[in-house]
Amino acid sequence: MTYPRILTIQDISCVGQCSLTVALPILSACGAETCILPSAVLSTHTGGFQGFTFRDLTDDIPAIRAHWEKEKITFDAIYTGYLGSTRQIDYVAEVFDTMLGKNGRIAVDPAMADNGKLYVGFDLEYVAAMRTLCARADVILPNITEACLLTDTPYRETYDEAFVRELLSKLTALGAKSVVLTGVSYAPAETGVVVWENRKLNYYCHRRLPKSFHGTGDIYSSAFVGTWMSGRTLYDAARIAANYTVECIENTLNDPAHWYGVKFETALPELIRIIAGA
Ligand code: PXL
Repeated sequence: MTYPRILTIQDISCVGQCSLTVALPILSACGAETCILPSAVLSTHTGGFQGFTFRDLTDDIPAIRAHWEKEKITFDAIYTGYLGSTRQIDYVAEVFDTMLGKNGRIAVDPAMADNGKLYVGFDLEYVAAMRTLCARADVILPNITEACLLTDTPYRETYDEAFVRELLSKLTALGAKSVVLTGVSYAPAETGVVVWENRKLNYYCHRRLPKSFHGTGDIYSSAFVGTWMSGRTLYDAARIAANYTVECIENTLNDPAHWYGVKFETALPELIRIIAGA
């Protein structure tokens, strides 16, 4: 699709290179008109900074949605990430019900956990509410930790393809049409993404860099949604987003002071070239 209009719903972490501060530039770079619905405003993200501020914007959502409806605004895609509260999830479902254009697509990144643990501030009630949102999605983008939480499966550090297949079929049983499962690693030097579509599994494997960074899930999902909405298949979008994310990490590795996120801006020119088919 040329020039899709995408609504992304996630928080503003004012400092930290995650959520809306990465989604907006990446989706723009992919050639999409990008509209935002901020779920919360934080001084920084919650992964490693102490004493961050947090303003939940749940109560602003109904009036914003109602105004858009009055203006007859609709979106070609709605892409959700980190949300501000469990209660907010019901309002986001209402946005799905009323704001999606004809043949519009829904992408849900259940951004709530990593490395076997929920992020600070989330609990199992939030996980249960997130299941209901995933049920509505054309594609969900969990990592292994989020997939385990969503499917009530004990988290494992090491696993095989049979385990991954079990996760994928439980995730589609929740109602999600397709799954892009991130951070799937069968060997220490490699990692990758699994695309599960029409009960078919495709694995895109790539190098695993020696350090992991905060916000890379958001960078991945944003690049995926932008590329997918530009007309690529799920698998191509998953592959292009993975290559982009690896390049962002690579461009950050040699700067130890830059611990809180990755320098995603440095790889945008290459992403723009790929989207343009140049
Ligand atoms: O990258 C996910 C994310 C988004 N927003 C906030 C976060 C996190 C992860 O910790 O804290 C506020």
